[in-house]
Amino acid sequence: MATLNKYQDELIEHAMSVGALKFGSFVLKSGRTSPYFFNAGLLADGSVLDTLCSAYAVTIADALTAQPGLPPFDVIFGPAYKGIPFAAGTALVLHRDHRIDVGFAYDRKEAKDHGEGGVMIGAPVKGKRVLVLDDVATAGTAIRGAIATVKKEGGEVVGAVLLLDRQEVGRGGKSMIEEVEGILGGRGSVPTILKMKDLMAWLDRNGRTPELESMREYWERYGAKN
Ligand code: OMP
Repeated sequence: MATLNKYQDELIEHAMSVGALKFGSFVLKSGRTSPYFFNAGLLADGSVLDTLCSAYAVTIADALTAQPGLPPFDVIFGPAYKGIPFAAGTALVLHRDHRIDVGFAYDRKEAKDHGEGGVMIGAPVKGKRVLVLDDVATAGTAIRGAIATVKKEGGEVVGAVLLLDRQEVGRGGKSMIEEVEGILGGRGSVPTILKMKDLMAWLDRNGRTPELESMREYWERYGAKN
């Protein structure tokens, strides 16, 4: 079983206390029936946003010094809608607690044809090294879309940071992380705060046996074993 860092533990407990992380039975976008669901949209008060953005920031800072790790970047891109407050909050914590100064950018879901126009808001990404920030990844569809948005705007995507990697098999049969790392050019380019196995370690440590059993069954069926 994985051992959890303090910030991982705090995030799991805080997410459960606001109802963002739930155990039960949930039908996913993929059609799979999952024994857990993480609704990052419910991480919606100052205190839990602090916990989350601090966890993103420490994950990014550690990845920047790891081998293989995350290359340096200029801008964090948070896709609409949930990525917007998370990217802004993470840029703030990176500055305040880690002395890492980067811009943040986000997109509109509807392109605007007047005023400043376009789909992007915030720090310009054209010609910049960009880190995409997203919440939950299952098959990798959402994160691939965010990477494509930045590339279309002329940014170079050097990595992606995730709140939760559900560690499931991706669209091409490999693990989702491996597939996204393949697009981004290498191992270490997709650091994540939490993985499904971390949630299982937390359940184990807290004696939540029935939930852990359901998680194990799901893992056997859909988990990325490589
Ligand atoms: P992929 O696009 O397949 O990687 O799935 C990610 C998306 O699934 C998220 O952006 C959510 O819309 C949704 N989701 C969650 O938010 N939390 C979960 O625990 C599971 C899913 C999901 O449907 O797979």
